[in-house]
This record gives sequence, structure tokens and C-alpha cells, in this order.
Amino acid sequence: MAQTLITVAPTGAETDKAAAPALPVTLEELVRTAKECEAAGAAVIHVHIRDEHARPTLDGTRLADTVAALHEATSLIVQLSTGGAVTDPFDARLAVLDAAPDACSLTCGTVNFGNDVFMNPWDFVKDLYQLTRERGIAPEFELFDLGQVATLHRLLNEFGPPAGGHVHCDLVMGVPGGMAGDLPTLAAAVAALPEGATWSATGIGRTSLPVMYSALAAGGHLRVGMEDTLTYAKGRPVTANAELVARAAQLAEIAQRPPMTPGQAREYLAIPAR
Ligand code: KMH
Ligand code: ZN
Repeated sequence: MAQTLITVAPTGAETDKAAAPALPVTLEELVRTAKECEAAGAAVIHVHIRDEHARPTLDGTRLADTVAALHEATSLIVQLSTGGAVTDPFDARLAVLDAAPDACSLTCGTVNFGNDVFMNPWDFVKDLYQLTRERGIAPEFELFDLGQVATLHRLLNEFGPPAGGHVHCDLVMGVPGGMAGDLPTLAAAVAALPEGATWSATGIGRTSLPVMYSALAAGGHLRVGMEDTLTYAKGRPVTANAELVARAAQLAEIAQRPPMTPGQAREYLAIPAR
């Protein structure tokens, strides 16, 4: 691919605002962040939202308002998280699709997640996948380990291609309990993907840079953001999501694969124009 798709994951569900003041937790902060990240080279935003106390929430009204506000203020592809927080129940995670995003994350299996467990049993995965197909919402298959790649093959074999027909995956690497964030693991995961699938990769914490360089070298795309990385360099906290996007865009330029615009990304991912 001659260009690079950059996704920003600005918030996540795990970090407290008190521990990372630059984390966008209000709608106003999220919209401002989204505009800055679009200007810096992002085409997709992976969204987790917070409640009035800055705690993770899957509240349907807030999700719908967030999708509308991001569409109003930016051209970004809005991808809602269906992973939520490790404590979120399956029915609330399925109901995320009621907010009618352009896209959603879809994790292909259960994985240890630090001291917690991120639950994605087969019955939930297949229900969520079928719902994305019914609603015409593009899933991004989140893959935390190689067993989840096998589950992705099973999903596609049993239920057919996703809405839009394009299979796009995100390798989430370096989670304590998931696959390692390094070059050999990335190469193994990419080799196991379904034929024709496109992919991005993100490295959690200190695996961010090795995964970014590996993904660019292997022809993949990039996800960055404070959901995954809170430290820009040793001893230097991230001050804004846009600086992570700007660094990814700079590396993509150097690799002679400049960032895609949101419009180009829609075409690439087979997501209809709005
Ligand atoms: N917060 C993690 C438990 C996703 O967004 O789909 C799950 C997660 C994956 O972040
Ligand atoms: Zn997420």
C-alpha cells in the first residue's frame, strides 16, 4: 500500500484522568483532540467514552451524542469500542452498535489483560459479528494473540465477509497476557491473517516504537494514542494525542507512505461516504 492509515485511540478505558491530565475524557476534550489528530494525519478515531466522573461508560445517549459530535466537527471515520472496560457486560457491548458508528472494534477472543481478563467468548464474538453485518457497520478485528487469528478465520468461514466486504485487522501487541510487541511476533501474526486482509498494529507502552517501525517495514498501518501509550520517551509523558499522531505521520512520510486522508481511508476500508 502506497499510503498509511493512521488510527488514533485517544482515551481507552484503563487510565485515570488524575494520572494523565492530557487524557480526553469530556466530549469537548474529545472533539478538540479529534480535530488536532485529524490535522496531524489521523483518518480513524477509536473511541471510548467517560461519564461525568471521568469513569468509562457505554451509556447509549452519550455514545450517540459522541458519534454525532465527531461527525459534525471532523471527517474522521468514527470507530466505537465494543471492548469497553473489562467490567462491561456483553449486552451493553452489543448495544454500542445502536449509536450507529461508521465502524467498531471486534476482539476475536478472550485474553489475559494485566491482572484482569478481557472476555470475548465465541458466542459473544459471533453475535457481535452478525450484528455488524446486519447494521452495515465495518468491524475492525482486534487481535491480541495468534489464537484470535484462528477465531477470525472461523468467523469468516462460518458467516462470510464483513459489511462492505473488506477485512481489516488491528494487531494489539505488548498487552501483558497477549502477544509480544516485537518484530518476529508481528511477522508471525501477519503471515497468519486471512488472504487479502489489511492490517494495522499498535504496541502498548514501550513496545509502541518497535511495533510502529515493524508495521511500516512490513507494509502495515498504524494505531497510536493515549489508550495504548502514555510516555512519549523515557521520563517524558505524552502531552497530547496529536503528538503521537504527528510522530506516526512523520515516520510514515519517511517510509514514503504518507498518511491517508479520511476520505481515502473510507474508500480503502470500504466504508460508505457520509
Ligand atoms: N479496554 C479493553 C478491555 C476495544 O476497544 O475493543 C478492551 C479494548 C478493546 O480496549
Ligand atoms: Zn479500545
